[in-house]
Amino acid sequence: MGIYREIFKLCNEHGIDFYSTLPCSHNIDFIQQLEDFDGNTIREDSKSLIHIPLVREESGVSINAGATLGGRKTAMVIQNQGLGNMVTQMLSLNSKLEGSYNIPNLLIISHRGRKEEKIEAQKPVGSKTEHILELCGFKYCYVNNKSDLEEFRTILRSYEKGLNVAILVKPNYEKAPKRIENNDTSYRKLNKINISGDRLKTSMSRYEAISIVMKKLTKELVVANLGHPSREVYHLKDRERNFYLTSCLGHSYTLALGLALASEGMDQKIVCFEGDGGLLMNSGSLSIVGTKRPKNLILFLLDNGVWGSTGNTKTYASNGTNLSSVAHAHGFPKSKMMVISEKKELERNLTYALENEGPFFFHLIVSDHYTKMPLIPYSVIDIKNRFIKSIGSNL
Ligand SMILES: Cc1ncc(C[n+]2csc(CCOP(=O)(O)OP(=O)(O)O)c2C)c(N)n1
Repeated sequence: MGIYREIFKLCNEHGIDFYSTLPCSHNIDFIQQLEDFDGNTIREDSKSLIHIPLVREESGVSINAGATLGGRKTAMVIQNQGLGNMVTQMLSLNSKLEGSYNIPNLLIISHRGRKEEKIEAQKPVGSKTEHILELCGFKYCYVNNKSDLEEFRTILRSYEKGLNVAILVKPNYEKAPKRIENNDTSYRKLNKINISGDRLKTSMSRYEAISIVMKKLTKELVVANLGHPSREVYHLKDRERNFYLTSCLGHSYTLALGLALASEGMDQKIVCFEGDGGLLMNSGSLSIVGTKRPKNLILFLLDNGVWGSTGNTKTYASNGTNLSSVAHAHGFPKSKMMVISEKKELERNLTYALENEGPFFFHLIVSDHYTKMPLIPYSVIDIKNRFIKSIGSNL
């Protein structure tokens, strides 16, 4: 039995019946079990299990606090990148500090960015994870293998006494992370508000969509989102003018926005790739784009309906949430927005967007097809330096 299955078993024994989750490629096993049990009772004396897939980790702190007030025993299953984003909520709702509500929580954290980590951008948060937990008053232990589970039992007893607790689970780097099966063709439903298209079929993959865009580019600057999209951009057309943002989920479009605002009027187009998971996490900042409307920004939302880079668990975009309607509601002009699920249509509209004033929002409906891609070989500092050099910026 894998380590996450053992952890789930122990949580069941201790009556944890309310979970909020956001995937890491290493905790998919746990999330799948929760999906299987959602709505069912695990023990005779327990209420039915509730699983809430999150769109951003910090909301999980308040969702769990509310559920605790409502009589549930809660846990969060997350990656430590998300832990960083939770600090204000943990200090205000969980901790014992003066002014905090001191509502206990249990965190099951995939501990990325340790010594063995291959993704460099995981390191900053990885190296500060214990500090964050200490800052927020969480008692924690490491679970590297099954022999550490006894300590987890002790931690669970502390949680029962009202303490904030966490376990730091070591990723199994030797084994390829689990993935949920992908499809070459997807059928997608979008809640229809303003922007055309409600039931869509697509056989365009994210890789193919990126390929069409990258082929057309000449001097445009590109900002690509973390995980597989950045790797695909690198693989398809590496150039100094590509900025691979290999951390900061949901923030490639805000970084691109800053760049676009700084270079407006300089005959410089900014092309940005963002994922549906990322945009759901940070959709509020679309209101800045919708208000400032930088003419030189072209945003490509690669909407595959899943957290693709971490194993293909579904996002709410697969369940109707229409992110182009969200962007429109935030002020994006309808005349510059497109919902596209076909390659030819993308090619045609891309030419127009490259030659005309934006901002443009391409809502690309793509399949959840996955192709294994090697990591980008550059350090994050190299990515930054060559990008600055290529645009002649004096940063
Ligand atoms: C704050 C935070 N939470 C979780 C993660 C783990 N993570 C890395 S990539 C990713 C999936 C991104 O999904 P999406 O934006 O939809 O893009 P896709 O990979 O599907 O193209 C997740 C959850 C992270 N890096 N940061």
